[in-house]
Amino acid sequence: MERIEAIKTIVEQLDDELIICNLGFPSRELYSIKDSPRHFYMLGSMGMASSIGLGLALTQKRKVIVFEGDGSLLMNLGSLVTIYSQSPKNFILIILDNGCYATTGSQCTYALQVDLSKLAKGIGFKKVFKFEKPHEINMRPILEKDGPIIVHVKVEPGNADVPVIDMNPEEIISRFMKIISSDK
Ligand SMILES: Cc1ncc(C[n+]2csc(CCOP(=O)(O)OP(=O)(O)O)c2C)c(N)n1
Ligand SMILES: [Mg+2]
Repeated sequence: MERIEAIKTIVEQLDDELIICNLGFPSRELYSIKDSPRHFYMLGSMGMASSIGLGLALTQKRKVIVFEGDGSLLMNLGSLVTIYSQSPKNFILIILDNGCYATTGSQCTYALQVDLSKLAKGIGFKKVFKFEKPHEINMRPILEKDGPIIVHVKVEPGNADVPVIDMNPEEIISRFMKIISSDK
C-alpha cells in the first residue's frame, strides 16, 4: 500500500486524538488528507516525532498518536526504549515503514534488514500490531486498549504528489498549544 493510503485509512478511524507527524512527505500527506489544530506537523527535525509524542502523552489526558518513519525511528532508536520504560497508556506509535528515506529520494534504511516489530517486541512491548494491507488496518480495537501500542505498517517507497504545508512552524505550534491549553 502507498503511505498516503495507510495514513488516510488510519486517520478516517480517529476522533479527537492528538497527532504528531513525522517530517517531510508524511506530514504533507496527512495535511492534504485532513488538517486539524490537533495535528502537529514536524517540519525539520528527523527522529523527534516519537519523543515529542511521548512527552505529550505523559502530560496529557487525550490519546496521542505518532506517525513515525522507519528512517526517523532508527535515527532516534533510544526513544523506543524510553517509551517502553515510561509506558504511557494513552500513547500509540505508528511506524510507517517503507524501508527507505522516501522524502529525500528513497535511499534504503536498515529497516530492510531489521524487523521493527520484532525489535519492539524484543524491547518488551506487549501490544505490537503489524499491517501490510489497507483492509487489515482496524484501529477500533487498538484505540480501545491501553498503551503503549506499536502499530507497524509496511508501505511502499514513494511519495504522493501533494503540496507543501502552507503554515509556518509558529502557526503550527501556536494552534496546537491552544488545543492543549483548552484541555486543562
Ligand atoms: C537530522 C536530519 N538528517 C537528515 C534530514 C533530511 N531528511 C528529511 S526527511 C528524511 C527521510 C525521513 O525518512 P523516514 O523517517 O523513513 O520517512 P519517509 O520519508 O520514508 O516516510 C531525511 C533524510 C533531516 N531533516 N534531519
Ligand atoms: Mg521511511
